[in-house]
Amino acid sequence: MPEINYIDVFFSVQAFQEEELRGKSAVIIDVLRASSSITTAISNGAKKVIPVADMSDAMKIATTMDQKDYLLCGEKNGTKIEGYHLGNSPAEYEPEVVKGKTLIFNTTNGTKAIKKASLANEVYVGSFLNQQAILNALQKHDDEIVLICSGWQGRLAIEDTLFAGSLLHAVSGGNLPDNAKDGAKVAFGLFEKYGDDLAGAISKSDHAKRLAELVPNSDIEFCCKVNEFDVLPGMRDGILT
Ligand code: 3SL
Repeated sequence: MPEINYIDVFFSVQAFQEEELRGKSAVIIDVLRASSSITTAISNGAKKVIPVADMSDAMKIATTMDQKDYLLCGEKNGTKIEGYHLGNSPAEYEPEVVKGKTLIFNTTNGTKAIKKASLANEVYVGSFLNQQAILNALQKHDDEIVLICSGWQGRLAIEDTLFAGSLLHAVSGGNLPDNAKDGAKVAFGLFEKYGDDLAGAISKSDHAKRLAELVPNSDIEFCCKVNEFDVLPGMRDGILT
């Protein structure tokens, strides 16, 4: 496990440059909802997930594949993209839908964060759903770790920050030392304030309010479940398995 002063937290996709991740490992967090959906999909048997930054990249990849092998997945501003097979609700990623399929995944913030982290030593996709699997993976690291909260279009998202705080709380045994990085202190402090009622805090978040008109409330409730899946989505050559 890296020393706590080797764990930093970035609060949006725009908060870092690709080069900053060289020599470090990264956990990409988009609790509502990309990292929760990707975690669900891989746990339910998807063969691989290819994160893309935009619709044209998604189409380029799709045209190289047999139609029966892939699903176009994702959202723009919370809504399923026209012509795509699936949106960005974890509930859509059921075993009978995703088993054996390659998912070409395109979301507003989450998949952009994953792609932007490609220079990191290891890239994991984390959410409350696979918290323990992420903690187990971090234990094997001695390189610097960056917890990358995808946020929303450059802004901090409370749900992502809470998950980063939850990891820091577990790693530090609930006692963050003074030499922790500023980002770690902020995330840890937020978790100390709201960690006893994650679902309550997240349901009042800006992004939950944005999603309220667009998706069922069960999406938010599901994304707040802790350790629902024992799966560790990790990236190799731009592909998550
Ligand atoms: O921004 C993203 O990547 C999405 O997860 C946002 S949404 O929850 O699907 O609106």
